[in-house]
Parts: sequence; C-alpha cells; structure tokens
Amino acid sequence: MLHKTLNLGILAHVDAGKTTLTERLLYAAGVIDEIGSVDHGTTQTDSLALERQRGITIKSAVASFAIGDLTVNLIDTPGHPDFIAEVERVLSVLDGAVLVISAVEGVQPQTRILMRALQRLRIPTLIFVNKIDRPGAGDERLLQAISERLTRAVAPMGSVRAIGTRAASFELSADRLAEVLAERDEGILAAFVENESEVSQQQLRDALATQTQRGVVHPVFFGSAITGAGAEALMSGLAELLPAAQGDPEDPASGSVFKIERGAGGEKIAYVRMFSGTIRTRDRLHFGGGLEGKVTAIAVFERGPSVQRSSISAGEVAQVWGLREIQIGDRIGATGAEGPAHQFPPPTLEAVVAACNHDDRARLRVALAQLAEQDPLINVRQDDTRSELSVSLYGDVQKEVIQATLANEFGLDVAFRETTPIHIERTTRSGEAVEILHTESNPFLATIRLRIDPAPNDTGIDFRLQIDPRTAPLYIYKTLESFAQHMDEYVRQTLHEGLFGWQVSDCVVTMTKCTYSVPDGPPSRRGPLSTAADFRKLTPLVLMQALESARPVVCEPIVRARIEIPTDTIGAVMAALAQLGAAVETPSLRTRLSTIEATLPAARAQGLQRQLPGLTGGEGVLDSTFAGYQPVSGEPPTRRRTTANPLNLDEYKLRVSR
Ligand SMILES: Nc1nc2c(ncn2[C@@H]2O[C@H](COP(=O)(O)OP(=O)(O)OP(=O)(O)O)[C@@H](O)[C@H]2O)c(=O)[nH]1
Ligand SMILES: [Mg+2]
Repeated sequence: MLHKTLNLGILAHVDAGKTTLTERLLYAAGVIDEIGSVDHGTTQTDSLALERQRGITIKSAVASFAIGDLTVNLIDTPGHPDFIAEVERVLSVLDGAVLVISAVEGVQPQTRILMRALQRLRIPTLIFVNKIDRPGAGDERLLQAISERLTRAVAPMGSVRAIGTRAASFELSADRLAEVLAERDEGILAAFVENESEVSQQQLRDALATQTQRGVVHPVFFGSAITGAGAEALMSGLAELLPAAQGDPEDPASGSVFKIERGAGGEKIAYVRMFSGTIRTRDRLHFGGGLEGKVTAIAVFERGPSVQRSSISAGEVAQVWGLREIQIGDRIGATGAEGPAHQFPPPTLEAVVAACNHDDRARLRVALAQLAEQDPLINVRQDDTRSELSVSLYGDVQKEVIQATLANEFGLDVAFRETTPIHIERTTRSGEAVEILHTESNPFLATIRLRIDPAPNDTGIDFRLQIDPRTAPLYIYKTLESFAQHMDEYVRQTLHEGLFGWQVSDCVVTMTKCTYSVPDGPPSRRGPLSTAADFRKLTPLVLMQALESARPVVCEPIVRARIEIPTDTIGAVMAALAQLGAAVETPSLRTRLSTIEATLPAARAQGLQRQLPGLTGGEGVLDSTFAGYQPVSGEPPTRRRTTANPLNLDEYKLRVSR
C-alpha cells in the first residue's frame, strides 16, 4: 500500500464528548482553524440540521485527518441507545476504536455494552477519559471502575495534574505499564523480575503496541476535548498503538457498505470501506448477492470535506455514487448476501405511523422506504387489511427524530400511535408437517416435510437439509447447497410471521422429505414439472402447520434493571417492583445508597422510571439493559399479518396465485 490508513471509530455513551473530541482532533491535525461547538451547532460531524438543533449525534459521520504519513478516517458515532444501530453498522469497518468515558459520569451501562461488542470483535481499542477539566472529575476512581466493569487489562498511559480545573493536564509516563504488559509478555516479565528499571522504553512500547493490536490490553488516556488536554498524547497513541488497515490493492475488490445517504438531488450515496482490491469510476460492481451497478463517482474524505477521486483501494473509506440498489451491510465484490452478525439487541418497540393528511399516505410510504434504506432496522411494515404502516423503534428519541425528519426533509406531517413492545414467538416442543405431491390439500407440485424443534434462546433460526440428495430438484437449483440456501430463505420469510403474527425465533427447521414432479417421459413430455415457485409457495403451507403443532408461545422483551436508591426508600421501591411483576435479586445494602437488580418486562420498565422519582425523593437512578425475552403471562397479544395466512388455505391460494 502506498500510504497507511487507519479507520477509527469513536464510541461512547451519550454526551461523553465524542463529537467534541472529534473536533479537537481535527483541530490538532490542522484540518480546521477553529473548534466548533456542539452547543452552538457548529461541529464538523454533527452536520444534520436536527443534530445541530438537538445537540446530539444521530447519524454516524466520517471526518479525515493526517498524523504524519497516516490518514485517519474517523467515524463519529451517536451515543444515545436509541441509535445503537448506527454504531453496529460501523463496527465491521473499523481497524481500531477510541472508547470515550466521561471522567465525571464514569462507566455507564452503554459503555459496557459497547466495550463488550468491541472485545467480541477483537477491535483494538484505546480508552479516552474525557472532561478532566470538570469539577467532580476522577482519575484513580475511573481507572478502578474501568478495570472492574470494562476490562481487567488496563494500561494507564500517564497521570493527570490539577484534575477538575480548567488547567487540568495529562502527562504521559510509562511508570505503570511494565506490570500490566508483563502479564502477557514473557520477555518483559523476565526483565521486570530481574530489575524493574531494566525494561527498556522501546521494549515497553513494542509490547504495548502488540498487545493493544491483539485487543488484549487497553491503554487509557485522560484529557479534555474542550481544553485540549491530552489530545497530543491521544494522537500519538492512535498512530503508534492502533494497526493500520491491511489489504492488497491488487487483489479482487472487496468492501462493505456502512452508511447510505441521499445527495442533494436525491441520488443514493453509499459509504464504502474497502478491504482489498481497487474500485474505479465506471467499474461494474457486484454486491448484495446477485445485484450489480456501475460506479459513477467516488469521493474520499481528505482533510475535511470530501474530494472526488477516480479510484479507491484496500483500506480506504469513500462515498460511492451510482449503485442504485445497494443497501447497508452489503458486501461489494462478494456473491453471498450474508451480512455481519448482530452485536446489539434488536429494537423492541413498534409504533403505527399515520399521515395527518390522508392524501399523503402514498408519499409517506415512499419516505419511510427511503429512511429504511439508511436504517433497515426500522423494518417498515404494512398490514394489508388496514394498510397501516408501522416501524420498529428503540425508543422515544428515535421516534421524535423520525417524525422531525419526515417533516423537515419530506414535508410530511405524521402522528405516531401508541408505542407497543415487539414480541416474538418461541416453540415449546417439536412439531412436524408434510404436504404430499398430487394430494387434495396440496395445490403445488412438490412434496415437503418439515420438522421444527426448539433451540436455545437467542440462537435465531437454523435450517438443515436432511433428505436423500437424489430427491432434491437440482434441475432447478443446480446444487444441493443452493437448494438448501433457497429453502433456508423460504423458511426465514415464513417465520417472519408466526401463529400470532410475531417473528418466530430460536428454533431449528429441518427438511426431512422432498419430492418433485417430473414429466411422464416420452411420448408425453408435457407432464407437469415442478418449479422454484412450487417450493417457495409450499414451504409456508407446511411450515405453518409444523409450527402450529410445535405449540408456540408469545414472549415479550424483558430488561435487566439496576436501580440505585437511598437505602431508606428500599421498602417502597421493592413494593413497587413486586407490583410490576419484577424478579428481584437480593439487594446490596449500603449505609446511604443501595442497589437493587431486577428483571422485568420492558414495557413496565417505563412505568418504573415514572414512579421512581416519587418513591425516592428524586434520588433514584435506573439503568436498564435489554435482557432477552420471556413468555407473557395471560392472553398472548397478536399482531396483524402483512401476508396471507397459509393456515387459511383458500385465502392463501388466492393471494399467492395473484
Ligand atoms: N467540560 C467539558 N465539557 C465537555 C467536554 N467534552 C464535551 N463536553 C460537553 O459535553 C456535551 C456533550 O458533548 P458531545 O461532544 O456532543 O458528546 P457526544 O459524545 O458526541 O454526544 P452524542 O453524540 O449525542 O452521544 C457538550 O455540551 C460538550 O460541550 C470536556 O472535555 N469538558
Ligand atoms: Mg456526538
């Protein structure tokens, strides 16, 4: 590679100072002459009108700067939990990350969620403790919290002077590195045991870089994005400790799309990270499993605004024009449609969106489809019978943002009907069903037998083919793998709406029998021959019957709540929790403040949030994180289907033949 590139994510809980830090780094690198302010709506990366009004980041944004011969493409992400999907989409394109923590607010539940994802993906991560200028800022307290709640392998990179004042500063020192690094480096351990002062600075730096890049040690810097303290130290850390992008520009092109935007003229712009190879304007690219398009323009982020280029290569990030059907998560140059696995929980709420003006209904559908391009997890659904549109949501802030976006960008006035939890269905036992070729109940030309078995929680849907290979319709699907892939797809489609209308999850579906119909052979060669449509249409019919016999139950999202309250209010809070049907763990009691941990339905956590100030004299703090699903008690809620119900054969036949 000609020059080195580092694709760097800035991640943190809301308000930790990511956007301000981004601004500080751009300034330190000479990209901007003046530091913008989030509070005045003048930063580089909070560029959307809505971000400027609200003072929060909503969309991930890219800004570029140079440290020596290293180009850093920095991706500033939103910290509000409602926008976690934005973070998820950038994770797969990062070479390294900076996790920002506020020195005052400390490690938050969201910080832990982010750190866990970074560790799972082995993304080399530096920690930046920000806001050391603010009264109440901590240093040792923060290091303690980081090692207790985020990672045991903390490498403090120096020390803070005059903490909590505008004059707070950060000085690099290697004093505390040897001990941490020795745990994972025998050379250093030996030298350290021999004589602490014998470990050379070079040896330490090398070991630190190696262990950071392997994602096993996390260097911790301190500073202030507002005053600039610690910025230089962090900059040198980025260059020395994080790995530059790998990949050969001569290899076949491979890249990943992490953001979609619409340009001024409504044209689609894909943000692409290249892993290998080179793409040029006028290239025809394959993406998203079978689609293709022609690149009409490319722009990279070079010291601030984006600049047109004729090509980009391995390691780079660019905006690409011309790929009209491209979607977020698509792999460029790859044939499989397989996206990266999800790192964060899905949205657990949904709400019906209605245009205030009845005539705007069609326009609303188009607008939501465009928003879904940028954020597929909003999962726009239209129920056919009432033709109502609904979207999936993480929370109220996201809802307000969607509403404001529809108003500002599309001139659409909309109202949301009450937000309700998204349930799922899980099977409780094995079920099986079969439809046989040429029988009365089977209007399609195929035999399919399917079994559905419950699987452990959070494992999604697994499909397996367990048939005599000679019975597979290979004249349609060419290979057994391809047949399995298609069947897998038909199964997934069907399970979007189970017996009660909810997504079915956590099960294994196995195809155990298959037959197709062949022409009678000469002389009559016109006999019926099964087609792909027969398998596609018959699958829902069989699978829904199998599902019915597997006795699915409706499950609701639950959260794990951590409640910190004044100890003398514990009785009142426990009583409220009991009333909300929460499962409470033994509280940990302290003299003044105590902590209760409990799991309860997500829908009721909001009620708890409302009651808490009253119960605790305004002192209670509630953190809740998604903790999976559990069966609902009482009457299971149902959701209107968006597709014909295969269990109603007449209706199904009518609809699928249309
Ligand atoms: N005193 C002080 N304030 C800071 C510092 N960094 C950021 N802030 C303030 O903290 C608030 C949030 O800063 P942002 O940069 O928007 O934080 P963010 O992490 O980007 O927030 P989201 O993107 O919405 O999650 C703003 O009012 C900043 O002025 C700092 O180092 N010191
Ligand atoms: Mg921000």
